Amino acid sequence: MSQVPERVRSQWPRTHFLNEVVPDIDGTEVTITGWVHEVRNLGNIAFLKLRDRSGFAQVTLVKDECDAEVFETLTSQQRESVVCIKGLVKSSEQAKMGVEIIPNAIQVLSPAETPLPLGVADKVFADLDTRLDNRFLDLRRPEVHAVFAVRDTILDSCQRQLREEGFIEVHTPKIVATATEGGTDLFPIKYFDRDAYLNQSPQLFKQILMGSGMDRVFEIGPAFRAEKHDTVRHVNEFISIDIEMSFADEEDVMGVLERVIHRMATDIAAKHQDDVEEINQLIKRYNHHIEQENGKINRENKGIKKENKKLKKEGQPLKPFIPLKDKVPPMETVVPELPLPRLTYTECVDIINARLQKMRNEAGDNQVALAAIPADLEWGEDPSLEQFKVLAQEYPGLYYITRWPMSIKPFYVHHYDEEDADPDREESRGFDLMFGHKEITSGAQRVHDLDLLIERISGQGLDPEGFEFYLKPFRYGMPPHAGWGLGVERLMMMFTSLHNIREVILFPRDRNRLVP
Ligand code: AMO
Repeated sequence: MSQVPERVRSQWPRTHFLNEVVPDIDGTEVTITGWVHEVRNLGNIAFLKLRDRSGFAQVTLVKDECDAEVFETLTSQQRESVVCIKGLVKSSEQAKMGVEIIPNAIQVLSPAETPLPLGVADKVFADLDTRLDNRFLDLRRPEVHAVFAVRDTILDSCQRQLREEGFIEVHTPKIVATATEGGTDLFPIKYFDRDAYLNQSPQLFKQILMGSGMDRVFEIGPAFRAEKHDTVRHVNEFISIDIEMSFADEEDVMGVLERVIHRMATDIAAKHQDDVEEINQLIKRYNHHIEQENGKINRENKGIKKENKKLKKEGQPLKPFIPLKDKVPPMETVVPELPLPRLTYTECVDIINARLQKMRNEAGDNQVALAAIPADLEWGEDPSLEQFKVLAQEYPGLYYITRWPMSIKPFYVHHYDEEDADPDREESRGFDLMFGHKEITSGAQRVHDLDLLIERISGQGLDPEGFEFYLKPFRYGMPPHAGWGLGVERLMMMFTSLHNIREVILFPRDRNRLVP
């Protein structure tokens, strides 16, 4: 029998991540790998800053003491080339990390071209589109990488919490035949010779699983919405955390939700203080950019003010001022106190309208100010973003809105039938979890009565026949159940304080972006 050949390695095996190269291992031979972050060649001495996922290391080259070829190869590297370096660890008081590496051999594993389409080491603001076009480079920045380290933790915390509460993880199909959340927001696809869609939500399947006796399930998977809006809170593909729970009502699943969020916040606070600092660099740069933009807006508004003086004299309608852009607060690790506040929809309407009235009183006869105040919220309407912002002045943190009107909830949401139900208004057992003016989660107790469900489906202009696969389990023993759907990206925006949902997605899909 022939001997198994020794494995041929084109790359020397790495012995340490860069954050493991510490003064304690002074005198050790290491093999480290990574990207050339920057090279400073001072003639007789040169420094190469190497970067990997874990951090940085300083490689110090003294010309007279170093192999000439190693010195030449290392100092001629372009930023972002991938190299492997063998060297000796030496603790050093001058080096930022308390340690430096004296190299004795180098492999250039992949040279980088110049110029780079996006700087990695530069600490300057780059617009989000350029960053997303070059996301692989953008992700090499520690402050961007930090976002995804936090994202990894929240998913891990969520899975742990839900498993501890008896939920099991499931995966339901993403290629489906029917709409879940209303018919217009679907992406059609060809499924052999049939029409199919990308699923908007695992809603129908997680309910079917309640009919299967699985009792408590969760799914973390993609959801697709063909919504045309182009905002900082919407994308066309997002990751949804969904749960469904049998023999439970909306209050039971709201309890699960707040415990999941509490666990995530606790874990972020415990594990990610360094990442918080990194993410705050990203926010600081963004805010600096906003200050510059607002400077421009202020100059334009001065022009409008002048124009308005003239218009006023002529009795013409005044031009509105351009609103200033909001700066973003820094990321903080706050663990919310439980239980979270709960407001009914009716209470929200009252708060919003009372505040709007106060704003109108304060504006007096200032027409420009009055024009900027939103209209009152009628009971039964979905609040607009502006109306939610008014509510958020009183509730800037996490809070629930319960008992939404039936008319604006999907067919599967159960009506509110407790003793304190308002006889004149059709309320539901649907709730939203809000963070200030932003919706984070929707959930509800579901209809489990077959006849009522069929009535609701028809009532919303849908054909129950198309839902037969969903309705069938309701004929053969369906427990009362409740659940929710939580967008991971909305939650990440909340935890990181980043203002654009695209910041927390590796490769976002929006109206304009399909590549990379
Ligand atoms: P809903 O349609 O409210 O409810 O969605 C639930 C959560 O998903 C997130 N989300 C989005 N995130 C980013 N971009 C979008 N375009 C987008 N659309 C929704 C939000 C939202 O709160 N089946 C129900 C849930 C349930 O009752 O179990 C549903 O999908 O965070």
